[in-house]
Amino acid sequence: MIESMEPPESLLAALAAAVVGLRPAEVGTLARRWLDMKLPPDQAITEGLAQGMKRVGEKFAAREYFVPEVLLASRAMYAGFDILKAELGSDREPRGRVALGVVQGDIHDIGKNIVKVMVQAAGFEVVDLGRNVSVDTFVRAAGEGVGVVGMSSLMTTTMPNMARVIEALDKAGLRGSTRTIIGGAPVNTRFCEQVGADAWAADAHSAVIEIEKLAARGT
Ligand code: B1M
Repeated sequence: MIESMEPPESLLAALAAAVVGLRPAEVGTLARRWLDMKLPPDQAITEGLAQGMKRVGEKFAAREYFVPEVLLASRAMYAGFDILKAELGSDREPRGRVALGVVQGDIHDIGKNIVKVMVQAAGFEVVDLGRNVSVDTFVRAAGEGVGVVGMSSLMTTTMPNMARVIEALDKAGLRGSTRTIIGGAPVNTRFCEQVGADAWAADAHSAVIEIEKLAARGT
């Protein structure tokens, strides 16, 4: 049940609950209401939709939800995401080019798509490499002049592919011209240091901050 004139915090909670409750139409209505109230779309994405997906992940881990529910939840998430991201557009001159992809073997792209939209909203041009991206594709993107290569991995089994990309960039002599950032639920500071990435981020908001720092550092 959607109340009128909710405070922003209740709208965020309602958005998250509608994602968890697998209710795309309600997510869409709430996203439009958020925009009608002239509230910032990025906040609804990170504090509403992404929080809902985080809870879905917890339910999946606790075996309360299975793959069909997770897919319905992602559909509900995108019902709001598509409405909100349309309001994030930027007409400014790009601040730099960033290639983003989910590493080989991994098709979890919801987080990467959120990061992509937030990085675009911050004024960067994003080359979206998609999911299940080979080492060679990352290296090719770096060779084509992107300043930052971002890799996402949601599975411990595919995390080593981040290290492989960094090694390949090294071998191709591209580490001087390209910075690397990694992210995804299992990634942490220790892993970042271990694989020699230039930065890591726990969420989309921190990813933007780290990419801004990397772009400012230049080559
Ligand atoms: Co799967 N899955 N899944 N899954 N899935 C996980 C990841 C898992 C942890 C669930 C579990 O067992 N508890 C587990 C991995 C275990 C491990 O580590 N080894 C798992 C598994 C095992 C699998 C399959 C193998 C299941 C199977 O078939 N038996 C299979 C794998 C397929 C494959 O990839 N080859 C599979 C399939 C799927 C679905 C297709 C059903 C679906 C993916 C749909 C899609 O993405 N298009 C799915 C989902 C949705 C999940 C969970 C439930 C949720 C992931 C998600 O979307 N989170 C997940 C459980 C969990 O994470 N607790 C799980 C919400 C999203 C907003 O958060 O992606 O973390 P996240 O992104 C965040 C941050 O991490 C960060 O910012 C984002 C936004 O704030 N971030 C970055 C992400 N990338 C970044 C990059 C950056 C910086 C920050 O810089 C570049």
